[in-house]
Amino acid sequence: ATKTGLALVERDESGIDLAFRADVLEGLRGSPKAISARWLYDDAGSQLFEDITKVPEYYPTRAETEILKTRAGEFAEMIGSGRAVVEFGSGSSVKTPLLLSAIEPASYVPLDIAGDFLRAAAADLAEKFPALPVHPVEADFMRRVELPGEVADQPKLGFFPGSTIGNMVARTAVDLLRSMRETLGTGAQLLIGMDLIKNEEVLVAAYDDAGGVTAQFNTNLVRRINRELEGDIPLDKLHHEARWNDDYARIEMHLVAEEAIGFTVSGEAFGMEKGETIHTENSHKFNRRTSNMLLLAGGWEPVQRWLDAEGRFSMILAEA
Ligand code: AVI
Repeated sequence: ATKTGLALVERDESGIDLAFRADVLEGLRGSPKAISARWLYDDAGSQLFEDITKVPEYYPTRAETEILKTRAGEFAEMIGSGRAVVEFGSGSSVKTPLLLSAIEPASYVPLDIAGDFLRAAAADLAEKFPALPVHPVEADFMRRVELPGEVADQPKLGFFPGSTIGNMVARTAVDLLRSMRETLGTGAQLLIGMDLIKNEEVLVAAYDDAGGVTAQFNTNLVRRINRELEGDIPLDKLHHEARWNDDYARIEMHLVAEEAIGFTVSGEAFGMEKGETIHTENSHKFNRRTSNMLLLAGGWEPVQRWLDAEGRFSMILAEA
């Protein structure tokens, strides 16, 4: 096996991502079939997610941006200046500058496992804020991360926008919140985006837009499996479905078999009954109580909560 980058992707001699193959095969052997949402984000998938943020039905990005734009004064008041802003994931083009211009931070530390995105985002930010020290760190932020020595003495603000926490089951989300606390240290604050429970039709439409962008995002996983893992999954026999799971307060993305099908992936044979699905993503939604509960379980005390004008999305400030 050869390793690339910071040993983050392990490949075999033919270039196959071993973790991807192991995850996909295990997920397809399972009942129900399920594949981790992390594999949705190859280059094509990352671009499709960017496209999703612009479709009319997908409100979270616009709602969260609205909060960041309209509450700058309150952020400045409650967060203050002089903090090291540690962003979990490389900065998005719009949200991060809004936060940074609201609070006058001492430095900016984007953390990401994907080095290329990280460096591009860091360079972009450095250009927008020439006086701000930027220290990108290539790391898996699901575990405690060693921050650069330059920011050791600065109080930290963790920034985790987008309701990405909602893509994790509760146990994983709690583990992440606890690692964030260890990474950020005493006196830290966390500003986190959490999407809200709302009318089912609005939620389903946000994950099954009329233009079919989310369907492309979901089926891209099959294209990736067929291309990278020598698969022959018949794409024309699977369709995208977004389902509301009320017990778990989450939208689920599935790929549904329109008829009984058989296929192989990496030489292994699989079958699906008509109507059987491959579960590809969870997107949990919260209310005031459940978001508080999750944060508290992860070691964070919520201190302030902001919603967009239509009450669709929340940003919460919490303290370690
Ligand atoms: C990245 N994440 C917060 C998105 C979400 O809303 O759960 C991913 C996504 N999946 C389908 N549409 C958007």
